[in-house]
Amino acid sequence: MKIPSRCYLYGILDLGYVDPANALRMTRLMLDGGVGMIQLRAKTQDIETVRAIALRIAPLCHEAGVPFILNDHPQLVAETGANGVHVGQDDMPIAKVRAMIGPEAIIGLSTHSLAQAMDSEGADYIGFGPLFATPTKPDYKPVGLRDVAEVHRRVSVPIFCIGGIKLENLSEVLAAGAKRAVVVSGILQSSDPAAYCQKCMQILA
Ligand code: 3NM
Repeated sequence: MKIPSRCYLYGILDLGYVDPANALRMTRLMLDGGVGMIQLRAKTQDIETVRAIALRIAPLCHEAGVPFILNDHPQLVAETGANGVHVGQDDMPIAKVRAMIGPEAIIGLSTHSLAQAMDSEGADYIGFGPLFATPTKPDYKPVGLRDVAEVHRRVSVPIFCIGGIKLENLSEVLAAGAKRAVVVSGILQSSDPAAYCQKCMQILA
C-alpha cells in the first residue's frame, strides 16, 4: 500500500498561508505534530520557487518516513525527490500523470461529489470535499457530510476528507464516517501548529 495505514492527518503546506521563507520551519512543525503526509501547494508561485522549496522539504519528510506530495507539477516529482503528485479534476488525466511519474509514485485526485469519487481509477488516494465552506478554496460549493459514509463504502483507495475541517469539527466529520482528514488553514493559522496537529491526531488515531 502506497499510503501508510497510520496516515490519518494530511497536512498541506499552502503558500497562500505560509511565506516561502517559513516553509521549512512549518514543515518541521507539522512533522513534529505527527502528520502522516505533507503536500506542497503553491498555486501562485512560479515553478522555480516550487522546485527550490520542494528540494528542501523532501529530505525532511523522507527522514520522518512521511510521504511528500507536490500539488501539480508532475514533471518535478523525480528531480525533487517527491513521492508523488496531487491533481484536480481539470488537470492532466491520471493515466498521463502515471506515465510521467511511474508506477511507484503516489497520485492523489481531488473529488467533489460521490460520482467523481467513484470515477477515480488510477488514483492512489482521493480528497473528498470541500465538506464545509473554506477560504482556502473559496469557489467550490460545500458537499457537506451527507455522502461521507457512502464514499467510504464505494471507494477502495484511502479517502481524505477536506475543506473547512478544524479541530472543532473533526469529531463530527469522523462521526459521519470519515477516517482520514486534510487540515490546511486550521494548522497553518494556529499559534502552535505542532500542538494543533497533535490534538487532531488524538481525535483521528
Ligand atoms: N481542496 P482548509 S478543499 C485545497 O475540496 C483544498 O478539493 C479542497 O483548506 C477540495 O483546511 C481545500 O483551510 C481547502 O479548509 C482546504
